Amino acid sequence: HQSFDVVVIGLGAMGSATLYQLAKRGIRALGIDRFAPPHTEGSTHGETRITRRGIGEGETYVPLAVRSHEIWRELEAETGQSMLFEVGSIVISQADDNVERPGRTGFIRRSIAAAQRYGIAHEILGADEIRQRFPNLIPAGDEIGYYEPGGGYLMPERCVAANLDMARRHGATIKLGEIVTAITPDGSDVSITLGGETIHAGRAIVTAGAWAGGLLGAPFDRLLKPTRQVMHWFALAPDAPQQWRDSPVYMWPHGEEEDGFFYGFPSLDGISIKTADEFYGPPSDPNAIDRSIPLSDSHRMHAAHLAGRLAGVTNNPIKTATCIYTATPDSAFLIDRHPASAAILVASPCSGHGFKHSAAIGESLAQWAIDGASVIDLSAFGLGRFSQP
Ligand code: PYC
Repeated sequence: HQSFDVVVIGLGAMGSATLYQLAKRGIRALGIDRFAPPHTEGSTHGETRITRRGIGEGETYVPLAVRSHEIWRELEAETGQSMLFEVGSIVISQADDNVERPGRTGFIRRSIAAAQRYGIAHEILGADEIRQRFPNLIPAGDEIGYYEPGGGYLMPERCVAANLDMARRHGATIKLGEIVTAITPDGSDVSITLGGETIHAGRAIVTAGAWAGGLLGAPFDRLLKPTRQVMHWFALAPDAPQQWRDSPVYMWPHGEEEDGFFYGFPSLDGISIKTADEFYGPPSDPNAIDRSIPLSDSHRMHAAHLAGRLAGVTNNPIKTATCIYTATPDSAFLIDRHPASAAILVASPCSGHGFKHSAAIGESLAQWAIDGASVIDLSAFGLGRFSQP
C-alpha cells in the first residue's frame, strides 16, 4: 500500500488550498482529483469570484475572509502571479431587505453589522451618491449601498493553479484523472480506494464539492445538494459608461421575490461584463449536468435583473458557462469530522459563497489535520446543527 500522512480528495478551491498548506508544513500529502484542476466541471471556474470582508452571510465568516486576503497576498509574492484585485465591492439593496433569500435575507444590514463589529473600512452610500460615483450602476431612489473599498475579486483558476504549483514545489504528490470510490475507517487511520489501488493515510480531507455527497453517503448525500448555476458575459453597448472598467464588484438583492438577486464584475476586457443570478432548483447529478444554455436564459436574466439597473449593457451574451453550487439546507458551510471517523474531515460544500474564504479554510483544515484544531473557530459549520435522519 502507498501511505501518506494526509490525503486530500478534490482539488478545487478548498482542496488545492489545503494541499498547499499541508505541503508547506512538511506533511507527506497526496492530492487526488477526478479531473485536472483548474477545470470547468465543478464550482471554481469562470474567471472571477467576488471577495469582501463585511460578510453578510454571518459574522463567523469574517476571520476567514480577512485571513484569506493575507494568504492570497503571500501566494502572489511567492508565485509572482496576480490573483486578488481590491477594486471595491458594493451591496445595493433596500436598507430593510427582509425578503427570504437563501442565505441572503437582510444581507445589507448584516454586511454593515459585520463591518462595524470587525472594523472593516466601509461607507454607506445613498442612491444619488452611488450613481455619481459609479455611473454604470443605477440604483432605485430607495436603495442604499454598502461599499467596501477593500472588496473586489479573485481569479479562481489562477488561485487553484498557484496552490497546486506551490504544493508540488513543497513536495506534495498529486494524482489527476483518478476517482476515489471509497474512504474506509481503518483503526484511527483511513483507507482510500481508487481504481484498483488502496492508499493508507492518517487523515483524509474530503473537499470534493458536488461529488462529496455521493462519495460520503449518509448523512452527507441528504444534506448536500448540487445545483446548476449559469454565468453570462454580456456585450457592452458602444456608448456604455467608461466606468465599467473601474467598477466595483456588486451584489444586488432586489424586489419581493426570493430569486430577486444578481451580482457581477467590472469589465475585464473592455467589451463585456460578467454577471449572474442564482437558481436553486432540484438537485443535479454533477456527472450529468446540463451545460447547454439557451439564448432565452440570457434574455430572461437581462430582463429580470439588468434592465434599468446596469447602464450600457446589451442583452447579447458573448459567452455563457455553467457551474455548480453545492448547497446545504441553510446555505451555511459544512465543515466537520465525519461521524464515522475523526480521521475523515469533510469541507467544501460552500453554497455558492465559499471561494473568498478558501485560502483560510485550506489553512484551517491543515491545522485541523496536524494539530487537531484550527486557529479560526469553525464550530458554527458543524454537522450537529442539522437534525439527524
Ligand atoms: O459570495 O460574494 C459571493 C457571491 C456573490 C454571488 C454569489 N456568491
